[in-house]
Amino acid sequence: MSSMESLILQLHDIGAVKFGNFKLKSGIYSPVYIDLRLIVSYPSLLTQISQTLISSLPPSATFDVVCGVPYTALPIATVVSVSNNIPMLMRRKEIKDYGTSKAIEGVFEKDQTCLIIEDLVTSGASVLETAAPLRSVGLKVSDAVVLIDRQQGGRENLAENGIKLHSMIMLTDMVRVLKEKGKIEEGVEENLLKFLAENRMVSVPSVEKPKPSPKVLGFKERSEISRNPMGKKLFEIMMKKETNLCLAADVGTAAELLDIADKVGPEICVLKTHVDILPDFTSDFGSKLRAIADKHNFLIFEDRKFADIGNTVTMQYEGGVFKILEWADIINCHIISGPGIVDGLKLKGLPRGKGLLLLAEMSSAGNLATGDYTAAAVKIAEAHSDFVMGFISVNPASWKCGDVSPSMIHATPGVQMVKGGDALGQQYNTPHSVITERGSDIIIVGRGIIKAEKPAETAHEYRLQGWKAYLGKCSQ
Ligand code: S5P
Repeated sequence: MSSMESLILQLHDIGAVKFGNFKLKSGIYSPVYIDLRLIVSYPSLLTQISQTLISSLPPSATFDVVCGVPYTALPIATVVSVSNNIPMLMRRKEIKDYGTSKAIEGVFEKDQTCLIIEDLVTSGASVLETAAPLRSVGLKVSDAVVLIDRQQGGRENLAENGIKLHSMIMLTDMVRVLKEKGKIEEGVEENLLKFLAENRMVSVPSVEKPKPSPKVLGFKERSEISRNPMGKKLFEIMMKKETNLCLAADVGTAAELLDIADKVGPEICVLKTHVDILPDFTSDFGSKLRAIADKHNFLIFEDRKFADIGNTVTMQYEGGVFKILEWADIINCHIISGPGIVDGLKLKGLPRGKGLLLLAEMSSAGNLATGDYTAAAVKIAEAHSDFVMGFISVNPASWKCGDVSPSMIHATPGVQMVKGGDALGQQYNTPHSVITERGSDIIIVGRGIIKAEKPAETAHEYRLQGWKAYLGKCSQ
């Protein structure tokens, strides 16, 4: 019997792998349940797992330190560290607000390489949560090793984020071995294969590769041809701050918004608001946000999505309670009502040096902004390039409406570290995919940052990923 088969049988014997119908945290029912927390009670099995993990790595996976994903993989990482004499780091899940407040404990040097050790990978999200603070402190993370791979998209999601996953046991191999050894009943394997086919947490989409272009123009060259002053300014801010991250600050109150704007300000080029969701909005909100924007050098984008006829939007832009024209540098609009909406907004915005983004595509499932609609947005933008600075787009690399002027900036919502979606139709792609494969310029990130334990650190990681993807694209 191979050491892998022996491990699989032992895991089954101790009850770490069970078959039946189990409700998972996500609410879906799974025919398999894996609980590796038990292994701490079986020291010889823990040692065997740790040894096999390290010996299963290819020689290309070199590293200076190891770090386990809290909590279940911590004992595995500890045994790996002790038995192979490799220094270990620990990532804190909860960061103390006293003492040193460090997210990573242990001694390391910048540019050292850290191997992440995990017990079970499903979508890869926990590995990414550990990779983010490691990368934020200057460590390199290029490989992760996992005891069991549930084969539900983790490998692809991690690869998207520059991490190669080495899986010791694939779930399908585990089930095959258990079937061969008579440990599971008829039908369990088929059931599991059906479940895996239906529950991949990654929809590796048929993303069209960007059309090969002789040279990708950088933000500097593009700023020089931008006709809209706000577009030019945005290119300049992106280059100066080395960030193409826009924060979608969809928080509950104006007070929270101002607070997160100040904390995340150094990481972003644009802060996007939905001012009509703030219950404590007051007329000095704009000037307070402006002071923070000036302090950190970012632009303010009110995501008002105007959609009415030209005459009405002039009033909505300038008047009402929110007086958006006074404080927002950038606004956006749908083109459903035709080009008159752009004329209307331009009447108010252009004399004050503002910029407009057209919603050429949307990130939500089943939306209607596709094909000819997107092409119409491009036409309107070209005809108003003094005021239109770019688009809200999702996959501009796939647009079939001819060349879009490089002066136009593409900003893309629906971005998180892991591909996926929410319960209401939002669809997420990774920063790398959005910038490199889908041909966008700016990543718009909301809940990926504002719901994170440490929004500023997480924003830093998004910024690094977004900027790395931009630089990679320029050097192609
Ligand atoms: O198509 C769109 C256009 C926009 S502007 N899809 C979007 O999600 N947005 C906005 O981007 C949306 O209103 C929200 O403010 C943000 C996405 O937030 P997240 O929390 O899903 O990242």
